[in-house]
Amino acid sequence: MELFVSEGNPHCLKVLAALEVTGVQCSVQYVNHEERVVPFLSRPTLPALLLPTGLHLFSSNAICRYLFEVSGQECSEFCNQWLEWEATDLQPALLQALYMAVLQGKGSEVSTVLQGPLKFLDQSLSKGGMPYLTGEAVSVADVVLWAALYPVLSDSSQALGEHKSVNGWFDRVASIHSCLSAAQKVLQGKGLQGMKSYMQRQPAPQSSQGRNTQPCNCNPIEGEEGERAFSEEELEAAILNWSKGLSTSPLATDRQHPILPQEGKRNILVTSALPYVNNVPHLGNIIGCVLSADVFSRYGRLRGWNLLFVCGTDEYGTATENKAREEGLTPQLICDKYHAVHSSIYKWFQIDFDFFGRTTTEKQTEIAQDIFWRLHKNGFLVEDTVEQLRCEQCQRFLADRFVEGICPHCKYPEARGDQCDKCGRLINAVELREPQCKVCRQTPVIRSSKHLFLDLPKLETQLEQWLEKSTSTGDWTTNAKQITRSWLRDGLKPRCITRDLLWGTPVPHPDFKEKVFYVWFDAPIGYLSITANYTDEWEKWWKNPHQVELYNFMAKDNVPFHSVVFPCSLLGAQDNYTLVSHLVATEYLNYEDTKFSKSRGVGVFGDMAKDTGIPADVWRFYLLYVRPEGQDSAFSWADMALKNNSELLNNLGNFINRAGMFVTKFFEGCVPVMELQQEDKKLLALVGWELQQYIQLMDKVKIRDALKHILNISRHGNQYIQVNEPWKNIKGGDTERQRAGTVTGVSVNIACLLSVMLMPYMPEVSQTIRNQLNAPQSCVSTMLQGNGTFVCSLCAGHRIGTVSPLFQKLEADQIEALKKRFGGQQPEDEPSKEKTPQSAASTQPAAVPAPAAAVEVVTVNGVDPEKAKQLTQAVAEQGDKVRALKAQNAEKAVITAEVAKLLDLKKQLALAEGKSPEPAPQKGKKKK
Ligand code: B3M
Ligand code: ZN
Repeated sequence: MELFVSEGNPHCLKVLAALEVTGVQCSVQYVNHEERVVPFLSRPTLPALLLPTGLHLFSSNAICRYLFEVSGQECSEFCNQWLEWEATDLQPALLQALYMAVLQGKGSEVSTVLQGPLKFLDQSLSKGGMPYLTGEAVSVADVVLWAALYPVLSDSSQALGEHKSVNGWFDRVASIHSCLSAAQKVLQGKGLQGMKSYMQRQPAPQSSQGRNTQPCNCNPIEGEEGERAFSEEELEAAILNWSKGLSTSPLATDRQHPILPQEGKRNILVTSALPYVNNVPHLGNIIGCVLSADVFSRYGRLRGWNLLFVCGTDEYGTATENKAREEGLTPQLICDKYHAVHSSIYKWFQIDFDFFGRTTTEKQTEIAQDIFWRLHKNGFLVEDTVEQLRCEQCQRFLADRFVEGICPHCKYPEARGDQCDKCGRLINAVELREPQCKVCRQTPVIRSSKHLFLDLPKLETQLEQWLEKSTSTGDWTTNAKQITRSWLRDGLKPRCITRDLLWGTPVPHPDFKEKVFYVWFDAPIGYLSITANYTDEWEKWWKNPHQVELYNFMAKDNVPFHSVVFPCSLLGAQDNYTLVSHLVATEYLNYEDTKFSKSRGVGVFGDMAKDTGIPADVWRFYLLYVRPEGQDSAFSWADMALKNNSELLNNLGNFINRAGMFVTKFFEGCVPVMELQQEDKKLLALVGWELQQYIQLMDKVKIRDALKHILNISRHGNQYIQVNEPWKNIKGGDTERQRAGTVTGVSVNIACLLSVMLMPYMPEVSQTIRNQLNAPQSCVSTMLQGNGTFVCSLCAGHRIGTVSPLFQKLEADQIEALKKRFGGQQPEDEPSKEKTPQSAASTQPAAVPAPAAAVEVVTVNGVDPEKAKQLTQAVAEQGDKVRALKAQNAEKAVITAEVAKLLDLKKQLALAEGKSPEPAPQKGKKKK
């Protein structure tokens, strides 16, 4: 079990106290407030408990109750009532009290807010006449209520007022050492101030009166928070920053190649997974790797980090050999051709690599062979004999995908050497019945051949020590940590690193002269060799773990190779290599309701995007808006049009355009004098707050979440203009005209800030805005300072340029046509059979846990972990049965009956897990 908590979060205090009091064995992970631990929730929810079944509990009270139950202390009905009261009556009042005490400096009013609930608690305790809430012994109710009240009551004894029974009870629970130690951990000895950063992320509570709210960590991102309240100090700070202007901002310097690590700087090396050269990347590939890495790199440069971003095409392997055969070219020519295709696609998408190389170079051979010999010398390679299929006619060993035969499990006649598409089982090629070479249809023979294996078991301890450190100090995405853990849990086995192929890096060992390195041993070494082709001083990046932080971007099917296999190669090679510090993995992007598929012509591929007439920046925006961050997501034409028309056109573009037009029309193109009133100051503080959220999220590579804060700012801006009506005021007297000037000046400065925040996402639009505003180059340095500050960068008198609209509407008929053209409407009654990297991953449960179903969770009552465990097993068995029946083409009625049973079991399971029994929307099926 694993418990995820964050510092300063009062709900985490409850669960940590429960954990310490019960002594249940469970590891604790501290994550930041925004960490999306539960993959299918749209909001970050902490605390969360990962159960052995792989499911999560994420209501603090449910977690506490579970911990007590696991330790053998059943929760009585009475106890449940207290938990219910805590959630519905006490929490709303407490949240309000904390908000006032922590953020508004109104600690003295806390006792009034808590009056009602404390009185009720006091009366109950004195009536019951028992030391604890439910009797003579401490129960989960005591721990939960105590922990909930602790931050407020320990801070101010006044808050307790005359409630003597509460006082006695509170001290009694506090004398349990484990409770206080949990409080210490969460508040860090800072008392209420330890909760400040948590509280700042909470929506302002409305009123504690008569509200029956569940405790929740509502994230204010969607702008549902109502009005944020700022203290006088916060307003003062915002004005101070604003009036500092640009003079204090250091200038961002231009990039000079080669970029090398520098003493005293934050040296960041960014890689994105090397795309296979032999196919054209689709939108899912683009968002998973290069685009995400590009946004982060652009952001890092804005932050003034010393950053190098490298990538390149992954060119060796069977797939390339095969493509060469198909197109009648040599593998080298295929690589040259497609390398150019990739380069031009990324250029169009404005991926700003510092260097885009390839893996088929001399440096690759040099470095890969060096790593090989080191592993050999250090005793991390072992020899073994492997049985393989060889086609005598084609004179080659057949890679698994190039053999076909009868599935040994379900008798499907067209099973491939690695997997059967019918029953979905993984197959060992030599087990296929009546195997055939896919190229010439001859029957291959079984040949045994000697191969070299990387001795992962021997490196396991070292790996685990490194992982422990890297995953706890770095920003690894949750899926990356989970996938890695599941590989380790299953125990590591030696991995074959050689292949009987021609197109690969040659194995230099004399006993293996005919062989090349397996692509997954070779490809990650490409990161090093590509850097070496960029600069001779590449070792300053790659053999410099103390000075360099390495960010690896990828889709989740690549995780184990980057977190387990490649780090083992580097650890075993023992040459002080730089290992990954932050492993950033996306989930999958689907296309409409299905998967991208080259062979079925479904989906948008990189080279086609530009033919749609939709600008690259709009593509970037939408892909980043739906970035599969924490859960799978889907590209949808209708949604893209909607987001373009609502967010870009009506919200962002509209605001920037209006601000600029007011300056042009009402003030002859010069920024007017601004005299800030209370309302303007509030807006400055609010915009500053959004900027800080953006920076905090971006620092943690939460790219999609950060984007929402840009859109929040323009929403605030539009509202501000709407309320202040400069177009009316400009026609009034002096006071009104002055007011119009201030509102226009503030707005146009917000537009300038937006252009900077947009730079990582929409580089061209960002530049266009700055051109239109004639903004000074130095305005891009806003982000250099620690938290980012909103300064006045277009002062009174500044002359702006020519303003014009930034975005165009996407019309319904245009979208319909595009949708038809790219196959989004193709009927599809079976999930894709094609083995794209995305679908490949989902067939390997050991490597990649199945994507969590997007079920909405409504209640935790009735949670029954034991029953859930049994039901999980039953669902799995019934699922197997259904699949087997389908594979055998059993009668429809029989299948339907078994499917109905399966659905019913799933429903029961959902209930036992405390989820809504509504079935998850089916991936890969058309919604009607
Ligand atoms: N070419 C697989 C992929 O694109 C592979 C990545 C290599 S990263 C070193 O999914
Ligand atoms: Zn053959």
